[in-house]
Amino acid sequence: MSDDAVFITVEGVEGAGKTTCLGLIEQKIRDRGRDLLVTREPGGTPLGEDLRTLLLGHRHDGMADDTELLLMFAARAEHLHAKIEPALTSGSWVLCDRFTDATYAYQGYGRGIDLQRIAALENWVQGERRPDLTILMDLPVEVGLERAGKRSAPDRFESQALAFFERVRQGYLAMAADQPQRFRVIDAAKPLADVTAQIASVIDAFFADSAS
Ligand code: T5A
Repeated sequence: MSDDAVFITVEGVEGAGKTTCLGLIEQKIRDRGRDLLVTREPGGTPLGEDLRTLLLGHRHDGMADDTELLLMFAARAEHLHAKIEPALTSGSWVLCDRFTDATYAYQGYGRGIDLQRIAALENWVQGERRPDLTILMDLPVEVGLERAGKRSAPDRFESQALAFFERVRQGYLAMAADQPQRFRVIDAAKPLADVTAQIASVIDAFFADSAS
């Protein structure tokens, strides 16, 4: 297997089980002896976590869609600069709970911002940097929202209408269909044991492919 550091992202609608399954992915990577940075977006740095509070809280309900988009990329710029790029440069793998696919899905497909404008920001903020592997946890939005709702009060995104999340889900699936070399789609509606088995086999296959 190559010694190149690898950047893995986990995506999906609310309540898909991303956070629950992150630990399994982390363990499987560490078991292979890799250094690993586990992080999340929006967030991952002190500035990014402050922006996350602004973005997810209700204090700024009704913020303009462009403001939301730019804050996501502001947090991402800091995250790349302070955490992700230094980790990858040092040879550590990076596992990130959401990244720019979430911006395409939520701000693009969900809010309706032109995808080309998001692509321009992506190129500006990230340069050539893109994830090497993206695990998309897919499930019906009602199931995900019900799971998330049982856990905590709805944040600013979770307060959106069902149709918004349906657009987000379809956006994710469109990206996965468009970039099959990068995306692996998990049926996240299944019981947790089944979901973790699907994820384990994706990670095992990724290591096997990298070795060949
Ligand atoms: N956002 C983010 C943007 O709009 N643009 C961007 O560019 C970025 C980066 C971030 C929000 O910001 C938006 C998207 C989001 O709305 P978040 O907290 O990172 O918020 O994302 P959420 O999806 O809201 O995170 P959640 O914690 O709600 O969802 P998870 O992590 O997918 O779900 P998880 O693991 O917490 O599980 C939810 C519940 O379901 C249970 C768990 O035990 C938990 O109680 N569960 C299962 N139950 C049954 N069967 C299974 N298979 C289960 N898997 C988990």
